[in-house]
Amino acid sequence: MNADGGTISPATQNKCDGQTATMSTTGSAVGAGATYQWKVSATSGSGYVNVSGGTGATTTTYTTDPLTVGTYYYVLEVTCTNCGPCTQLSSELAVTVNPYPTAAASSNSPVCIGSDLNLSSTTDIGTTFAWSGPNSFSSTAQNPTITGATAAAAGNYNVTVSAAGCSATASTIVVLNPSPVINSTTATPATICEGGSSTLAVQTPAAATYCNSNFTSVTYEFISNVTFEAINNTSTGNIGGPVDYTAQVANVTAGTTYTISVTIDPDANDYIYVWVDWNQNGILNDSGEAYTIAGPTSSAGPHTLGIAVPSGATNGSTRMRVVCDWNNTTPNPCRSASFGEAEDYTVNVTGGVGAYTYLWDDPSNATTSSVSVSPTTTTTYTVTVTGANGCASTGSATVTVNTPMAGINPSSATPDCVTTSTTLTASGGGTICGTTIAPMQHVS
Ligand SMILES: [Ca+2]
Ligand SMILES: [Ca+2]
Repeated sequence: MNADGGTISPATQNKCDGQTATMSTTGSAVGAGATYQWKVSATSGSGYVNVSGGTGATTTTYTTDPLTVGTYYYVLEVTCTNCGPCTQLSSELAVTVNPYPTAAASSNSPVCIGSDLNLSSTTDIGTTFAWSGPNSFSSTAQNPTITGATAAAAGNYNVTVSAAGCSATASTIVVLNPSPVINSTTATPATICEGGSSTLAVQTPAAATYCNSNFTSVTYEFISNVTFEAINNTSTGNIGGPVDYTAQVANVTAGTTYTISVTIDPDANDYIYVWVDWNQNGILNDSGEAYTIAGPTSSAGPHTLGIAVPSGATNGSTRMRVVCDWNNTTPNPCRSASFGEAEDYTVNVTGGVGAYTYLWDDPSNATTSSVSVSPTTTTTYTVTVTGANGCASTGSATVTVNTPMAGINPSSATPDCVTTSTTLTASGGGTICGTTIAPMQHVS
């Protein structure tokens, strides 16, 4: 029989750096006396040499070793021992091995909620981009923008950069920060006379509210003493909760470590947990806010732990919760359970960061939450309230200024002989401000 090299189909393959290629022929001569040898060349149509490595180099199906970037031309050489011509080459397969692109992802995080989130990717040879992220986000832009990002946009974003079918993925984490909530911005009084003054003030929400931590029995364990700076509170067991001791205040300075001491009336398997809402957001167990003082323990204590006030703690009144929790290894400031006790206290932080900074556009550019102004014409003032996270909100209030009337020009005068007064009727409207209008005397 005659040797037949057969056909490799399709005639091209695209691979990525380090991948292998598998190739096979159809129509090659088979049977006794037929042998096979895969060959490769860097040049199409000539220069073939036997392949090295891989598997199946002497069969009709060959898988290469991992390939480096470049283009390779493969053929199968078929030899028959009992024929002539005895050697035939198959059709040629071109394998192009492409490099992987590089990929890097970044953003303008942290971003204030409501601001634009700008995602960025860089690459060397990439040509297509596929972003995915929280809130079902996807984009094929290299540098997409999410306009007016909401809290739901926070999280991990991935970008896959591709070039000639080879891709690389990079990721970046986006943090969305809330802006201050402004309840109202007021001018008191809202209307003044020229030369008078009004007090501008901006109101932000009152202190955060906190979850409850309810225990229904203090029969077996409860908190008998909490000592933390000026707090030294000896108590019995109280169900419900948390027990409100927030009138008791520990004054602390950011960046300093203080020892807390908790004594319990113990049972066994008791756990003592403390939380301090250092960022005053109403959530007691943000990162860095939870402390395990003891547990499991059957000891009354006092159990002590050094608590380092974070340098970034928010200044002012800060909620601290102390919990004695039976047989619970998982700290939970909002826990409801049978046996234990929860007590709340106040920690007053100084030396940390301000909850808010203020900037008014009044002539003094006041930086307090309220300021007195004396405009000479009706003026709208704007205040920018900025949180510790750098996010800002604005509010505005208008002070209306009434000017004194230059003169009274009654359009009519009706003498009243009985009351010796005269009724003046002024037309043209307007408010009389700072001008005393004396009754016109009747002269008979
Ligand atoms: Ca107690
Ligand atoms: Ca918190």
